[in-house]
Amino acid sequence: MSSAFHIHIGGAGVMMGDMLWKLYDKEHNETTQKNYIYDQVDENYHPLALFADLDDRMIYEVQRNKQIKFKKHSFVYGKEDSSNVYSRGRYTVGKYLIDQGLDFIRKQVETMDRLDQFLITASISGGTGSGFSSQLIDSLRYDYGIKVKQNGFILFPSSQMSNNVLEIYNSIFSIYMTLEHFDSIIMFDNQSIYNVIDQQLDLDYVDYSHLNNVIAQIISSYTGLRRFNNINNSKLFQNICPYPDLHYIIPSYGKMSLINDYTRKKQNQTEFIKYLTQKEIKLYQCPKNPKHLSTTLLFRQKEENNFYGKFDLTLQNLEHFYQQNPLVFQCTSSNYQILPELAEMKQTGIFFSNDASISNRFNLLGKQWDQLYAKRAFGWVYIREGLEECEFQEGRDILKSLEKDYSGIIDASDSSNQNNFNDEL
Ligand SMILES: Nc1nc2c(ncn2[C@@H]2O[C@H](COP(=O)(O)OP(=O)(O)OP(=O)(O)O)[C@@H](O)[C@H]2O)c(=O)[nH]1
Ligand SMILES: [Mg+2]
Repeated sequence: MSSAFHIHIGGAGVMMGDMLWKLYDKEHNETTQKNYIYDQVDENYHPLALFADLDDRMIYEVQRNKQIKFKKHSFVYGKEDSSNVYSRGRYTVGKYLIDQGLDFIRKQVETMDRLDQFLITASISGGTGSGFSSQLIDSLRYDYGIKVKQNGFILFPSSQMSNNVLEIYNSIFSIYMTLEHFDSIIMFDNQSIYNVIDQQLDLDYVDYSHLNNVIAQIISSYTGLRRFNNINNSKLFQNICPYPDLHYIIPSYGKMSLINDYTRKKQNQTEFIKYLTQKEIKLYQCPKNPKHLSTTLLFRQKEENNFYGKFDLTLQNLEHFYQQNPLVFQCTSSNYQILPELAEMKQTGIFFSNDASISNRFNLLGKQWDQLYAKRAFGWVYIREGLEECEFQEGRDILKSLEKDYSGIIDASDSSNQNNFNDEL
């Protein structure tokens, strides 16, 4: 029996985890493979999860929920956060909590038949989500090797909306972790999620709980393949990453609806696929048109639907330049909701895309970094907390090479299209 271990790091990561475990709890009765995410002791199911944060505020939020039987040592936390500084999260304040987290994980892993994967949620804009995660994920790779997959559900800084200039530094220092220690990164940014919620729901007020709900739904559908259908879900990310380093995946999610929206109309399958695959509902939005290396659709509804992937031309017409047909997965379960204002939909879907136009976002992030670094703005804050000067340039270089890899693929595909066009003349 295989299992996954969830790790939720930093304020945002912990609150995404909070929403996710509430959702898992609602889905508990329908879940057939409970041992995939729980440690069963007698009649009790304890989440296989670690919540780690340098301060305790968000951790207390999670602990308020007494219905979910988290183990006592599932929570690793201190008293002061990293003040938004990567190196404080990694080398100074965070350093004292790492062993505690690793110890708990090791004890949990000893109870499992087989550990398949770590599923990690964090925002790499914050000092804990970037610095502490980098240290922990690095140690996990060392301790468990590459057979245990490390799949991240990671919030990147938004392209325009920013709380703090240090977000840019933190996220670039974390790029090494995302590239070297993760097998897949499902990317989000808050501004894009806001846009998608705005497009789908007529809400007066949107807060983090709505954003976390979207992220939780995506993770739940992904693990749902295993929990409800006993499908090996690690294949989903393997297939979508044709080159090992190009493992940055953008999800789209739909459709959400308010509980009191009586105008809601059911879409037929073709309309639904068209809706899901439009660029406007990507949860990490790129300014340029998509250039898909590969894509995968994951549908979620109670009964299996034989239509998907067999007859629909919308799927075949998606432009790909690596593999022709997107894979289709189905998770058969209810679509529960945690937020009371949201309707439990008959059907939802996720469109995962490995989209080379992401190189534009990497380019923008790099330019923002260049502006800061040219003035050495705030650099001393990082150095004071143990960062080596050379790490500034290392992160930037990795980002540059990623940008180059993705844009190189776009150029290669454009020139092959041009050749095909010339051949046709
Ligand atoms: N989607 C979402 N974003 C959040 C949430 N909480 C904070 N954020 C965003 O995530 C970014 C990082 O914040 P945190 O995760 O709180 O930072 P941290 O990792 O705890 O790091 P420090 O507090 O600096 O030690 C900020 O840009 C916030 O806007 C949340 O619950 N959901
Ligand atoms: Mg924090």
